[in-house]
Amino acid sequence: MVVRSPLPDVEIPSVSVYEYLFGEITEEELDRVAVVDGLSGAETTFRSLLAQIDAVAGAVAARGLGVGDVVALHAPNVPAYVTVFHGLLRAGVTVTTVNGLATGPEVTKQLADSGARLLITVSALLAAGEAGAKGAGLTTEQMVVLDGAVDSAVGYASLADLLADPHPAPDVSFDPATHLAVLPYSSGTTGRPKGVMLTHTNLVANVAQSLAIGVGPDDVVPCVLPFFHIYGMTVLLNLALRTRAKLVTLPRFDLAQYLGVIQDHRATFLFVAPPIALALAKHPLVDSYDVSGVRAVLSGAAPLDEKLATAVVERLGESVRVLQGYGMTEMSPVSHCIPFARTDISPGSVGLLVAGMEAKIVDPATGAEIEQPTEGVSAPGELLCRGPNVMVGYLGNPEATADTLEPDGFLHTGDIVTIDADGVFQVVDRLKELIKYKGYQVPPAELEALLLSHPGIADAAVIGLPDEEAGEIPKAFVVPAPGAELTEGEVIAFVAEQVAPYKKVRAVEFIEAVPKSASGKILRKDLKVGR
Ligand code: 4UV
Repeated sequence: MVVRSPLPDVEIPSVSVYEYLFGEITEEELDRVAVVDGLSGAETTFRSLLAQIDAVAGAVAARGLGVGDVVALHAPNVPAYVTVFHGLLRAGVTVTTVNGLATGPEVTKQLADSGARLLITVSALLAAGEAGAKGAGLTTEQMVVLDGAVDSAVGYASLADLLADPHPAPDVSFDPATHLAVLPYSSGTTGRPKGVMLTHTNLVANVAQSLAIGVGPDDVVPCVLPFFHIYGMTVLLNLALRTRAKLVTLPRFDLAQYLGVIQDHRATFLFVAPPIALALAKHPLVDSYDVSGVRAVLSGAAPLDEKLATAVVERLGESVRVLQGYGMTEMSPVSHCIPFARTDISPGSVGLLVAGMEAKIVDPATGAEIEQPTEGVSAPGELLCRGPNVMVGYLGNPEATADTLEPDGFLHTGDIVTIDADGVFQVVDRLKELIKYKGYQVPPAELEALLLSHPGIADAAVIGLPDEEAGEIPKAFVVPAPGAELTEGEVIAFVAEQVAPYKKVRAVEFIEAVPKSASGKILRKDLKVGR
């Protein structure tokens, strides 16, 4: 049975992201503040933002880059991210966004896989950026360090250098329905990170679909969720700009700094992941700040417990709406949300399908479709979704694409959900192997491959262990090689040296054999039982 969104259809114009976000901007809106640097307080109006976007697009085109080229953006949330991201899209370039916490080898992998011809980084991330670029064979000319590489012996171009010789924004033409806007990396339902091909229409559609969340021109939105990840990209960089909200950027999560921004800028709409919701509900520091401007907190990227949602309301005030959004990179990402106006929907659910989306719930054991009940709640099953925001596929990986996307356009989410009679969905479990540490993706396959490269390890499997603060922590089950003497600390250190901090293995158990199916697949459920 196919369930359709109960929300009214929205128009999805066939235009570029730039055209959709800014094509209809009014004179009055141009004079409003678009972006504030949460650290320095420096403000950028929409008028100067658009001028800067044009200038970046012109500079990129002058370097010979445009439709068909991939550029990697590797930076924390700073105002220049907004300018550069949209400048690149305006130039027709496909942007692959890189996690600011990535190690050099991780950056290399993404550059090589995406075929990026330019890496744009910042001085604070130069070590990983430089090592990553070198590994992928990029030259000095193929790197830009936005704020200038002060301590480097190499003369990389800065953003100021790019803009010193101004060029008009190029006149590019492409079909928004097929031209790739971005290539974020996600491991999806299985395996290693893959480039998720999202078109301009995918991103435009998802902003239009997410308007239901209810963020508006009077909202002040702290931007602490990283822009490189699809949640920050669509909801902050795109939705908040389209609705003319004010974005306040923060390069990393520091609770005191975050609360300071909420207080000083009278923040109204908070987009968070569950660990930030936990801090808002429980941390004593919250009492030292005036957070009375907040009207809504939307949590996404990992499950939000209903009790925690209630605790956030109790802490921030009865009038504050706690909402949830759900989705995945492969859906640009939003497929479900609780609209601000729907006070009847529990914040322990992920709400309704967004406009224009269809869903099926399928019993993973039998493949049978599960019906939406006329009362009560359905049986649980895997969620499949179809809509204008669903990816084209994985870059250069038709096999993974075929495993995830059905021929009729339904995407396997790998999440187990239920639906009730009103069309409200609840995420109850995860079928896929993905681990979410504080909302960040940790692909077990990547850690397992790394563990197997250790001479003292004969076999290994990684699962997520429930954790109150992080949601889940990666735990490794390790089979030592014959005669090898390994300690838990050695295994943890071996992985930690090679991966971004959020991917660290945080618990180790030594076992005699990894449980596997006849076809050699790790039986992760067996490892989870009783641990
Ligand atoms: O691919 P990804 O890293 O994507 C995300 C997307 C986060 C979103 C999406 C829409 C929103 O409105 C929003 O607020 C945040 O994280 O990881 C996708 C997987 O993360 C889990 C689920 O397993 C997805 O397949 N996930 C994402 N949101 C939720 C969630 C949620 N609300 N509850 C439970 N699991």
